Amino acid sequence: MQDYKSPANWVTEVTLDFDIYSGSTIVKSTLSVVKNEGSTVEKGDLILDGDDSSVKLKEIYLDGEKLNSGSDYTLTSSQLIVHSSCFTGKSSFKLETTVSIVPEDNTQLSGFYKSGSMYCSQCEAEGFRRITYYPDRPDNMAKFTHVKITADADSYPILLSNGNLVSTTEKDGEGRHSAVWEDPFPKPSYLFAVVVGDLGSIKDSYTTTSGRNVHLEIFSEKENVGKLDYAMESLKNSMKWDEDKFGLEYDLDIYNVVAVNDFNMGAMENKGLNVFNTAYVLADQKTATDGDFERVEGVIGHEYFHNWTGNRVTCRDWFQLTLKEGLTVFRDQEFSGDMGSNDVTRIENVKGLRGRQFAEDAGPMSHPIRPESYVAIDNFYTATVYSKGAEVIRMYNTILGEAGFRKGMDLYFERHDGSAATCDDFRAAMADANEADLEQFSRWYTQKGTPTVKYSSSYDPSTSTFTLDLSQHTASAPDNEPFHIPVAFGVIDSETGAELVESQVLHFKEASKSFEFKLSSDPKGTAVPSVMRGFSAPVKIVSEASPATQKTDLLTLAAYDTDGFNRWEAGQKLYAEAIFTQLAGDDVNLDGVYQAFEQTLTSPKISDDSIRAYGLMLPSESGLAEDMDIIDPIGLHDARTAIKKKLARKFQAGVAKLYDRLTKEMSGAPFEVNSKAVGKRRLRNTCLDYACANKDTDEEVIASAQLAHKHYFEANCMTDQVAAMSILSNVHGVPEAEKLRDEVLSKFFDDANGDALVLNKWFTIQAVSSKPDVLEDVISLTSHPEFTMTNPNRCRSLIGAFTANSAAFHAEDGAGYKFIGEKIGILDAMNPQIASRMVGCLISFKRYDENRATKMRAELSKILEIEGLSPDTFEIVSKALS
Ligand code: 0A1
Ligand code: ZN
Repeated sequence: MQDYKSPANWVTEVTLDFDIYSGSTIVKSTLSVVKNEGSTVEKGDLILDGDDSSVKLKEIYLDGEKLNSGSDYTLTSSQLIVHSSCFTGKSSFKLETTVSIVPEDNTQLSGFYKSGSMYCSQCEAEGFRRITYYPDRPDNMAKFTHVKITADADSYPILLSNGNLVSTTEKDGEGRHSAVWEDPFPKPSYLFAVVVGDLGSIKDSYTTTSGRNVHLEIFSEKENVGKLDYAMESLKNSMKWDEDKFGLEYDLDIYNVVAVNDFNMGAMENKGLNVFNTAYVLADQKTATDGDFERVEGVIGHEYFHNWTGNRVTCRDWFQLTLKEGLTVFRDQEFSGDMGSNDVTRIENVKGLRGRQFAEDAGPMSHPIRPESYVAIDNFYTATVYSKGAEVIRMYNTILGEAGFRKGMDLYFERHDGSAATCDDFRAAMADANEADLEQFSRWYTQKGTPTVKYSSSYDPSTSTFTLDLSQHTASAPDNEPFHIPVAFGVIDSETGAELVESQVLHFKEASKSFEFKLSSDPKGTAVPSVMRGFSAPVKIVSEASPATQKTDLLTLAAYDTDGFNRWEAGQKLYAEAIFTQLAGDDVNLDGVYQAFEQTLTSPKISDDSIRAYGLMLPSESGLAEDMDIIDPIGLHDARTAIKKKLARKFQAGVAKLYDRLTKEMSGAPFEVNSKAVGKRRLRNTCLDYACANKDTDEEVIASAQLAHKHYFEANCMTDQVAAMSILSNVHGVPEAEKLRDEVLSKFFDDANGDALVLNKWFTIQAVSSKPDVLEDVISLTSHPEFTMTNPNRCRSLIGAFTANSAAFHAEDGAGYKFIGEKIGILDAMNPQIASRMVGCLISFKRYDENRATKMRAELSKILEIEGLSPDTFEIVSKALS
C-alpha cells in the first residue's frame, strides 16, 4: 500500500456555480484554501485534480489576481498545480476558476452527464475532477456553502444539489431560472451531486426520534412516478431501523432521491441527494419481480445507511473503501433480514458471495478487502471489497456479540464523526470498546484468497469427550498466516436430533487446533458436528470424514440442525455431491438426495415457504464451479440438469400436488410484497421449474411448455411471468412448444410497452437460455431497435447476461469469447468502467482447460492491443495476462 500523506493544503469551503446551456456548461468555483500544518509533503503547491478530456480551464484567479500559465500554475492532463510562490506568506486564500464542460458528450457517466432529458452527476470515486479542478481525494472534507444552478426554466424546472435549498429565482427574460443549495456538513468531493430535469416526484415525511421533521422526496421521469411507493416505504423503514438498531438519526431537513436511467452502478449516497439507477428504485406489481423489490429495499437501505457509515465518517483514502462499503453492506443485509426473514436473507447473501466473490478470489484479480495498489480505483468496487468486506464486519459481530459490536460502533462514531478514517481506526474502536484483542484479526484486511477450513471429529465414550479437529489453509495464497476465524458450532445427536453441545463461537486462530467438549450424556445415535453455523466466516468448509459418514451426517443436519442456515447447507452439500458424482460419470446413488428432497418437500416443520423453496433448489452452476479445480462448464451444466431431471421424475406427483395447492391458496388473493406472499410465489415457481423439467419426449416438452404458458397467462405479477418465460425461453426443437415460447416472448415484449426495465428482462431471459443456438439469438438481439450499448443496464441485460450463461459463453469453439472480446473493444471507447467490469468474464482462463484457456487468452491479448485502451480495462487485462 502506498504510504498515506496528507496534502500540503486543505480546501475548507467551496462555492460552485453551474450555468447549464445545451452543449456547454460553465462551472465557476471558489475554493477557500488553508495551509495544512500537519502535512509532510515537501512542496507546498496547491494540487488540484482535473481531467482535461472533460474540463477546459477558462480563467483562474487567486485572491482576485489573475494567474498566468507557467509562472503561476502548471496544467497537465490530470492536474492543475498552483505554485506555492503565488501564496507565500498567506495562511489562507481564495482560488477562483472557471471551466467549461460538455455533459452531452460524457458517455463515461462519470462527472456531469446527460441521461435522457435530465442532467446528473456521479462523482465517486474520481468523477468530481471531470467537473472542475479540485483536490479530488476523500480526506479533503469541505463545506459546500453555496451551489448555484442555472438552467432553462421550462426544460429543467427541477434544480437539485446536496443539503438545504437556500433560495430560488423565477424565470428571467431569457427563460432561465436558478436555485442555490447549501450543505452544512463538510464532505469530500465524491459526495457532491447535482441533478437537473423535468421530473415528477412523490413526497412524504419522517420524524426522527429527537423530533426533526425530514422532508422526503423521490424523483423520477414523470411516467415512472407510479413506481416509487415501495422505495419510499423502504426509506422510512431504513430511517427507523437505523435509529432502533444503532441509535443513528438523520441529520438534515431534506432527503432527496433521484432515479436515473443511465448509471454505471446501483446507486450513490451523495449527501442528502441520493442518485439511483432506476433498476434499484422503481418497482410495482406489473414491472418488478420479488427479487427487484428486495433489491430496491436493500439498496435504498444501503444508501441511507451510508449517511453515517460513509458520509459522517468517510474514508481517508480509497484503499480504505471497504471501511464504508463492507460496513454498509453488513448494515443493509441486517436491515433486509429484519424486514423479512433472517435465514432467507442469509442464504441469499451467501449464495451471492460464493458465486461471485469466491470466483474473484480464485482468479487473477484476487485482492484483500483492503487492496494494496490500483491503477483505476473504479476497478475495486468489487465483490471482495463489498461482500467479503461485509463478512469481515459480520465476524466482529460474531466475535464480540451484538452488544459488543454496538459498543464498538458507538466508540467509532465518538472518535471519528466528521472525519476521514481508516480500517485500522474501525478495528481499534471495536477492540477498545470491548477490551478485545483483534490484532490477528487484521489479517482479514491484508491477506487475500478464500481460506479452506477442514474439520474432523470423534467421540470417546470412556471420557464422554467430543473432539473437533480444525485446520486452515488458503490454496490460492499458501503463504497466508492463520486467520482469526470465528467458528459458530454445535453438536447434534443423529438419533434424537437433540443438541449435545450448545451453540457457541470457537476462536480458531492457529493453522490447526483441537477443541474438546464434555457431553453430559452419551449420544443415542452418533454425535454430528455442525460447523460454521450461519456461515460464520467467509471460508470453504470441508469435512474430512469418510464419504459414507459425510452423507449420514448431512442427512442428520438437514433434518435436525437448530441452525437454519446449516440445515439448508446440508441439503445443498448432498445435492452438490450428487452432481459431481454424475459429472465424474460414476454411478450416482441418490438415496440421500431423495431423502433430503422429500423431507424438504413435505416436512410440516418448515414454516417458511422461501426456506422450503431454497431447500429444493440445486446449488447454482457458479457456486458449484468454485469447488472444481478445472471448471467444465458444459459438463457441469449437463450434470446439474441430469440430477434435476431425476428429482423431477421421482417427485413428479409431490411437486404437482404442492403446485396445485399453492395455486389454489393464492388464487384471488391480492398482490402483496411481504415474506409470506413472496415465499409462496417462490415455492410455487420452484415447483413449476421441477414440473417443467420432465422433458424426455416431445410430448413431455409440449406438456411442459403448455404448463409454463398457462402459468404465464394466469400470472398476476412480474415474478410469475418471469418464472414462466424463463422456462419457455429454453424450449427448442419441438415446433408445437416453440410456438408457445414465441407467443409468450412476443406478448411480453408488447406488454412491456417500451418500459426500459421490463425490456431488460426480455433481453436477459433470452441471453441466459439453454437453447443450443443462444449465441445466434444474442447476436441478432444486438441489432434489435431497442438494444443499445450506451445504456449500462441494457448492455448488461444482454451482453452481461450472456457471459453469465456459462455453458454457452464457454462454448468449445470459442465463439462466445470472440463475441464478447469484440463488444468490449467497442464498449471501452464509450464507457471504460462498464468495459472493465465486463472483461472480468475472460480473465479466469487458468480455471479452464487448455483449449478454452488459449482462446480466452487470445481475446485478452487482442483487447490489450486496442489503441487508446482505457487504464481501467488495461489494469484488469494486463493483470490477467501477467
Ligand atoms: N458508493 C456507491 C457505489 C458507487 C460507486 C461508484 C459509482 O460510480 C462509479 C457509483 C456508485 C454505493 O456503494 O452504493
Ligand atoms: Zn455503498
